[in-house]
Amino acid sequence: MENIKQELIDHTLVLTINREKQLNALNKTTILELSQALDAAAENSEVKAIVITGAGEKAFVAGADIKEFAHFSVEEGASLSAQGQDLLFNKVEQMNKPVIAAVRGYALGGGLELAMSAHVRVASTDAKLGLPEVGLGVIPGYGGTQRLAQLVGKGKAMEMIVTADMIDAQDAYQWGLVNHVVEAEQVLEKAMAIAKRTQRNSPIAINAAMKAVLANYTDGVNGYEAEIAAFGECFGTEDFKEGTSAFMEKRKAQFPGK
Ligand code: DAK
Repeated sequence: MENIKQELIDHTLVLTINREKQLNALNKTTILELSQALDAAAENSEVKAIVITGAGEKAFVAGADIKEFAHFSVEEGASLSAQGQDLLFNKVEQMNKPVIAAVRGYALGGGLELAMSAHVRVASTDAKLGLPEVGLGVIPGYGGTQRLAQLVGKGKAMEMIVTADMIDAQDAYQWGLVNHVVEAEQVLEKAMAIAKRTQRNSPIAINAAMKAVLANYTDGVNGYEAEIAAFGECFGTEDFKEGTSAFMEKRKAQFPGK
C-alpha cells in the first residue's frame, strides 16, 4: 500500500498512516487503503485487535487533506462524506475486533473523527485535539458532530466545534475524549498493551458486546433489546462452552472464536 504500513505483532495489527510530511492528512487513497486493510483484518482470524496510529512524532492525523478537498463541489462534498463514513469511519466503529487509536501530536478534523471512531483512545501528553472545520468553511463531515457529542456531551462538543479550538491531552482526558494519557514514547506501547489485554477474552463475546454498546447509538434500535438478543446468542457459541468449562476446571480458557 502507498500510504499505510501494516504490521502484525502478536495478533495485533498495527496500521500506521504513513504520510509524515503531510502530517498524515487523510486523502482519498489513504482512506481507501485503510478501508481495504480493515476489510482484510475483519476476515483474518490471526488478527485479534487493531491499533491505528500515525507516522512520526508530530501528528496522528492533521485532518482530511485540505489540498485535495479544497475544490470539491456541493454534490461531491455530500457524496464523499457519505462514502467516507461507510468506507472508513463507520467501518472502524463497527469492526468485529477492538480498534485502539494511538494518538501522538495533532488529531484534527478527520483525524480526530478517525480516533473517535475507534473503540479506545490513548493520547500522548503533547497531543492536541480539535475539530477546526468551521474555520475552513465546512463542518465535521465524517461523523464528528455525532461522536464528539456522544463522548464529551453536547455542551463541550458545541464549544469545541464552534470555536474550532484545539484542546490538550489533559482536557481531553478529563472530558472523556481519550481513555489514557501517557508520555509520547509510550503511546504505542500502551495501545498495544490494551490490545493484548483484550486477547485473553472471547472474540465472539467481544464482538457481540461492542455491537450491543453501539446499538444505543443506532437510529431505531433499542439497545436493551439488542443486548438481550446478543446475550442469548452467546449461549450457542463454542466460546461460551469453553469459557464456562475453563472456569469450572480451574484453567485458562482457550477460545476457538466460534
Ligand atoms: N491537509 C493537507 N496538508 C496538511 C494538512 C491537512 N489537513 N495539515 C498539514 N498539512 C501539511 C502542510 O500543508 C505542510 O505541507 P507543506 O506545506 O510542507 O507541503 C505540512 O503538512 C506540515 O504542516 P505545517 O507546516 O503547517 O506544520 P505546523 O507545525 O506549522 O502546523 C498544524 C501544524 C497541524 C497546526 C497545521 O499544519 C494545520 O493547521 N493543519 C491543518 C489542520 C486542519 O485544519 N485540518 C483539517 C481539518 S478539516 C470531507 C469530510 C470531512 C472533512 C473534509 C471533507 N468530505 C466528505 C469531502 C474533514 C475536514 C477536516 O479534517
